[in-house]
Amino acid sequence: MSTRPSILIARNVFPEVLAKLREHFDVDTNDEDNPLSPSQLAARLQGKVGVITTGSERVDAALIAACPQLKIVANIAVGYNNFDLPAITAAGVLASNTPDVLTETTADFGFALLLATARRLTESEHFLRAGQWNRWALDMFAGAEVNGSTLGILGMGRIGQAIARRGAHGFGMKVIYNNRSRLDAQTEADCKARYVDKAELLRTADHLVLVLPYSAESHHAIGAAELAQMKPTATLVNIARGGIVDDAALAVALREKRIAAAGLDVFEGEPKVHPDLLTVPNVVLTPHIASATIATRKAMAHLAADNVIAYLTQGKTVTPLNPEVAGQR
Ligand code: 8YV
Repeated sequence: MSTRPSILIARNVFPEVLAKLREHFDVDTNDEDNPLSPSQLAARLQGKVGVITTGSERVDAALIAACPQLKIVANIAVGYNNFDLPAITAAGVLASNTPDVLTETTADFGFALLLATARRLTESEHFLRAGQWNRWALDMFAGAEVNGSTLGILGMGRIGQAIARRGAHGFGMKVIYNNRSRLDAQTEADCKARYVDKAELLRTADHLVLVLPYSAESHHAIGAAELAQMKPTATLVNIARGGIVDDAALAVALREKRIAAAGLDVFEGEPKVHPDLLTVPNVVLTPHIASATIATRKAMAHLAADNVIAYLTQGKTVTPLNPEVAGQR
């Protein structure tokens, strides 16, 4: 019998990441690559000291209690609303995420979605593919201006700042933002961003990009009341998390043209999508792919693996969410 520690990788990762982990551990894999429920995870984690998860696996208090040997949960994602972090921390289990490596890639996608939404890319492509393009017209698929317009950002962490830099420096946009805390003056100057309250952000933005973490506090941060404060010409882009936007209220606002358009990469209850969003034309929909370049997804998987290797072989932390628990278990 092997005396090497055992870990579980909850979802398929790249072969080189698996090989790197196998140099140190007995590695159990989920070759079907289906998300595992907390009870399935608990069963698979018996006798294991580490697990690599993605945003699709929930790590809750019951799971942690059922796995007394577990020392580290490493998420392949920067967001960690799938973790009950207080419960994980209380049990002395280290939790880690994958910040930084996805910042620029995710900001690129945020901008791609903003442009696609404002300039009606998918709507016009559907029209063309349906054989409906039989003449050119001056106002055909005329969308909203991006260059020189006002970019609003709700949530101004690393990704929000990277989007602000693109807007300000690349597209000559006026950038306004709202965040739990105001940035320091140097960072505001680098991003050419001006702090405003949420009401001014909603009222003033031509394009509003959501990049804030999901929490009880940010649940439905954009609902019917907030949508009603936005310009009827505005676009809304969500690359943060489902649940930050009230998708049912958004579908109504889009249908009634209370805002011009939306670009959504994340959804409440994904991979299910609110059926009303599938029937309105003025929305661009993508399946949670903002960080999905090969290089970035590899970097994320490597970083999660590095967290597990460093902690279990040397007691060191790389990108911990709760460094205070190091060595407690
Ligand atoms: C992940 C993300 O791909 O990092 C995040 O928070 O939303 C994405 O980059 C997704 O969560 C899968 O783990």
